[in-house]
Amino acid sequence: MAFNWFRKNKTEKNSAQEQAQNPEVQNQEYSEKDAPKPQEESGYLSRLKQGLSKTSNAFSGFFRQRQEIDDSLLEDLEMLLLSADVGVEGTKKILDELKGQIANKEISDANQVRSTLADYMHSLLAPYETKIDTAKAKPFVILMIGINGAGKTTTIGKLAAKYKSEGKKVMLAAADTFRAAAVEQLQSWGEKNSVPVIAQKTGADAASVAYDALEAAKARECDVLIVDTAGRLHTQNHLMEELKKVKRVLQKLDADVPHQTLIVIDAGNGQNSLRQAKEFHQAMGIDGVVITKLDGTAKGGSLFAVTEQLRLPVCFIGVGEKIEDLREFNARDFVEAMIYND
Ligand SMILES: Nc1nc2c(ncn2[C@@H]2O[C@H](COP(=O)(O)OP(=O)(O)O)[C@@H](O)[C@H]2O)c(=O)[nH]1
Ligand SMILES: [Mg+2]
Repeated sequence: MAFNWFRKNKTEKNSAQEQAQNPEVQNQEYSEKDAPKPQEESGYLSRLKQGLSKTSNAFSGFFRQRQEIDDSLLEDLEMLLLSADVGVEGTKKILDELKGQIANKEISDANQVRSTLADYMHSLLAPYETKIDTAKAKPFVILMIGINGAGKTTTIGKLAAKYKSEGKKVMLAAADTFRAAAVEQLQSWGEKNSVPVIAQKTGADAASVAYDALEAAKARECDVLIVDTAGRLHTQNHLMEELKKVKRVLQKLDADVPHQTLIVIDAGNGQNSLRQAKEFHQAMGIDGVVITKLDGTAKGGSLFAVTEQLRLPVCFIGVGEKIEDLREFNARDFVEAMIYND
């Protein structure tokens, strides 16, 4: 039984957390001349905690008032999990596990319920923790898909900064040729990161932009090519056909491309976006998820619903609009930020 992991780890992490509260670290503003620091550890953890503070405050308040395991504890915890967007399935699994451990007398006070809860939630998310290895191919091609406003272009900007900071040669493809200003938005991320953006004008054929970009990325020996796509066309059908065409046309140049098809999901969008994600998955074969806006109105539990329903690897999470607000998904950090605010 490993339920003490979270409490033990919290003590170990205290100095990192104190460091995170250091205003010098937190107030780092990005300017074009400064090298972006997308992977800055302590700042990221504090932003993650801040983003999930609504949820962690609710859990902390709940466990502060409870010492004993009584009849109402699990009922109230059920409400708490549901209101944290964990979803019906996830909540049921968690409660069944806790009930089992209480019945077996493995846990006997509310504090142990909390750490068991944290450990079990971690065990639900950990299988989805996935890292992308861009060294597998050159150029490693990432196709970004998802509905309008989910955060595709912003995520691409953040990823470009991350890969560039790792010394990789990055190129971006502006294959969202549908929405006015989408090309400019990507170009502006390209400028910020000093990475080239292959683009044509709004209304151009998305597949042809992607094809040009892959040719250019090969010619210039880029390590990573990230292809932006449109989120909404006149009909959903039209969108799926356009995306399939992008993939087909890229594969004329290289049958293994894309190496990673990432769907970007806004954590605040709930069931509707999960339905759409399934449609994308059917059409495109998704092999990774990016969940954005965990700093917004979303409550952290939405990650349980996303993984439960899609059963796809979670590669990155977004906790803000800035370049440093994207991170590889780490189930432990995530659950800790969700359950503990103290
Ligand atoms: N708060 C917050 N806003 C985000 C995040 N990711 C993206 N956004 C914002 O969401 C909006 C839509 O993002 P965009 O990248 O244009 O979405 P796209 O249509 O999928 O390309 C923009 O205003 C972004 O700044 C995030 O993790 N947190
Ligand atoms: Mg976009």
